[in-house]
Amino acid sequence: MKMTFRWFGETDDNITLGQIRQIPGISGIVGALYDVPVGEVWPEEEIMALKKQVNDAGLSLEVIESVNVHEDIKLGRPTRDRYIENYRQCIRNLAAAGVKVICYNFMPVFDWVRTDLACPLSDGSCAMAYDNSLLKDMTPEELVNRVAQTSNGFKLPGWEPERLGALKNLLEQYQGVDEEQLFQNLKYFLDGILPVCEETGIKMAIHPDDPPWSLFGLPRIVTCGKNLERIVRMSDSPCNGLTLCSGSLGANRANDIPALIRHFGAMGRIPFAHVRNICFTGDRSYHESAHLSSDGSLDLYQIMKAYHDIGFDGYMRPDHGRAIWSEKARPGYGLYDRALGVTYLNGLWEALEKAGK
Ligand code: DNO
Repeated sequence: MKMTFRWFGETDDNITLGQIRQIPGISGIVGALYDVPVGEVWPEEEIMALKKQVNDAGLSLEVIESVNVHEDIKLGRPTRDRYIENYRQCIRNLAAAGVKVICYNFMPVFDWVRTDLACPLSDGSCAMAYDNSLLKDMTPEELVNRVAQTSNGFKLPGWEPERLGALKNLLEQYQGVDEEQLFQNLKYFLDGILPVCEETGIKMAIHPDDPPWSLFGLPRIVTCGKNLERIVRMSDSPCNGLTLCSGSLGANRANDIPALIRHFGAMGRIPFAHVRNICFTGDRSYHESAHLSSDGSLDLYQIMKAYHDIGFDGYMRPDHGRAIWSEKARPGYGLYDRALGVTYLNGLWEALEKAGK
């Protein structure tokens, strides 16, 4: 298992590479170029510059999160071929820089969604939260405003203002796209890019929909074991993999995370693991919590044990943390609670390693 840490770049993160380097057990960062518009090719020189910066800090850059997929591909519009060609080139450029895994998602319009980015918890910390009863009464525009107002001034991943500016138009375009169509459009995309992945050795890792159900009537398909199975079977290529995100899939109580890890891990289809906890506050409502099992509703020991049992040798990262110790950071991505998360996950891993000997 290779433990990594997400970093948003020098100008867009309050955390430095030097700080990340000092977290015990971190081998590399999970990065991206954030200024390239969705759908365009990531320039090789910019990728190389990021790689150099990360390597100079004593860290590796082997995982990218995310190369986002243009809406025309998800919508299956005729213009998609141009964007798929760009994606293919992007894969080649990233492979040339030594990248091994690309995380992406196939969520229409919205990436991850929360109704509160700074929900106060009883210990005085804040965490992101999702309350389905609130979302039901919100319009998509209200959600976008709410997120923008509470994001501590940071541009959030997957919430590019330029794309969300065209919200009304985008939502209308999805009216003819149901789940089945979205599956077909994903298959078309994978058929277009996987040959380049095989040539270059890059593994694609689709991220689950977060939360894993339909929002505002938009289709969402990366939601449960059955759908994940359909996706991995769309192509037998080992490059057609998953980002197994415990917090996203875990928001649906019917998803048994350790069982999913064992199943897809045994197939060799989990190149990247996001590990975090959530605490249920209602049927489809929860707030995020510290990684520690007893702080939330998921059993992180069982999750790590499942990874250990399958001999997981892919990349892992702690996922969202709470805002603690007065840190002013991007929601979910502060230094302190994620660093505590890493240390806890590494502790579980060491115990599993030693108990297995
Ligand atoms: C949020 C993240 C997501 C994730 C993308 C992957 O914090 O988990 O934005 O990076 O969905 O494409």
